[in-house]
Amino acid sequence: MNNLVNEFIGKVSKRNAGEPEFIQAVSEVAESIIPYIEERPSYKNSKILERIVEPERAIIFRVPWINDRGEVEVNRGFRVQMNSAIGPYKGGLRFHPSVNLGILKFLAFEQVFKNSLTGLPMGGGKGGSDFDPKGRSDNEVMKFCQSFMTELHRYIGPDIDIPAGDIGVGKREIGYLFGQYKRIKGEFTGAITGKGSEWGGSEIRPEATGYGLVYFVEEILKSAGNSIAGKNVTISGSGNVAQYAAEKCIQEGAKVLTMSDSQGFIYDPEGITFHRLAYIKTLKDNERGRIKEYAEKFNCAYFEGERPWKIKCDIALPNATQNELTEEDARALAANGCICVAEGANMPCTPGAVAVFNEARIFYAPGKAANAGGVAVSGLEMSQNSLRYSWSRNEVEARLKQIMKQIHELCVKYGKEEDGHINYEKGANIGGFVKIADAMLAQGLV
Ligand code: NDP
Ligand code: 2IT
Repeated sequence: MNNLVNEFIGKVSKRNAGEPEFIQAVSEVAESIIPYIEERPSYKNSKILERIVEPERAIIFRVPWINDRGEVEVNRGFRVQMNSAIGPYKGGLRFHPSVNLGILKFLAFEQVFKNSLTGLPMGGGKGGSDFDPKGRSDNEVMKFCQSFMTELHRYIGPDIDIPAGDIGVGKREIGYLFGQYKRIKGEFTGAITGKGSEWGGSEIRPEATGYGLVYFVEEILKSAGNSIAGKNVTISGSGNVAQYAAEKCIQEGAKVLTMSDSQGFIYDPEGITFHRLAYIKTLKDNERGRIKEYAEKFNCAYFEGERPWKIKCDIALPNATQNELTEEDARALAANGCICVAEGANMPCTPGAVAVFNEARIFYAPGKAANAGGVAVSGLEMSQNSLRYSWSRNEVEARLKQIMKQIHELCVKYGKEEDGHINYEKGANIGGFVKIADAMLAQGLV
């Protein structure tokens, strides 16, 4: 079996040179899927796996705009339309200087499986730009978003491809992007999700990824006869996902010890309170400040240039970015008695880290399952837009909870091992794959 996997990865690596994150994401999936496919000739003969790693289409475009000093700036825009077997392309936009085609292909690939796991009819895509919103005025962000959408609008639409937010794309950016889309098209349709609740957005969408993550952790712990109340939790990131993961942890009676940004992390041994979390939300979303300021304000420790994984915890939630938790970090978590690692970010744990979790029998919930709550509520936003209606907060939250529960059940169905241990990675990969593979078979060679 290893030979088959190596041979497949060899071919993918050759074809996608210079895209290490994409190859990493494909390898993690191939290891679970190839043994499954070997027993199913229809998937094998139709080359489903070979087709699934090839984007249906990738669009790359120039984004010229004028900054506040009157100078011309040029960025690069992307949209990777990975797979539309079960619905229109759906996935976020990332604005970060590190963005390149390989990173967006990895994210689009993960999105295909994640969207399938939600049970909603959404294909997978991802896009973005190497534009860095940090340090830019609102006016500059608006100018950039308008130029970006002036090109992107040709490729998206409520039945074609529906972008949303991701790193560097929050409420402000979605507003500008949607405004420009609406102006160019001359119509108000649900071509973007994550909209404000006053203008076509869904209740609970801002909270959905973080809340969904914690619901998923609760399902894991419940299946092991345990619960989240009273647990110590370390969180990385202080953006959208991290904030609402922290909020739900605190609501459920857990203690959140850390949060971070790209410069360092804060350690609050008493546990971050609702009051202190409100400070973080304002600091990050409105003032666009640094997490270091939390340590200064509340007189706690700040670790410059470090990540929080050496702090003793029961549950670790990496919620910042890819490959932020290494094998060495995983060993520290295992040595400190951590029982569960759940990914709010996409692919934050390196393959070496995942191997340590498996060896130590630490519950490891991969992002495509654990952080699917965000896109799930985006799917519900699409439904509400089509209905020209909006559901109440309680209604959307109940649906989100139910979806996370169903994803957990799928992971158990496909990931339970002989000794009873649940391999969530295998469960999520196969659970996501089956529906897409069957749809691709039914639709012929397209
Ligand atoms: P935000 O932009 O709101 O926040 C990102 C956070 O991660 C910030 O604290 C940021 O720090 C930190 N960060 C970003 N890049 C790096 C880096 N290279 N190294 C260290 N820290 C970094 O993004 P989101 O919260 O939306 O996204 C976080 C993760 O969750 C991403 O992996 C995203 O793909 C994933 N995700 C997001 C969903 C959503 O609905 N938004 C849904 C599912 C997954 P700083 O402020 O210093 O940049
Ligand atoms: O990674 C993700 O799932 C997201 N950034 C959310 C995508 C979406 O369409 O809501």
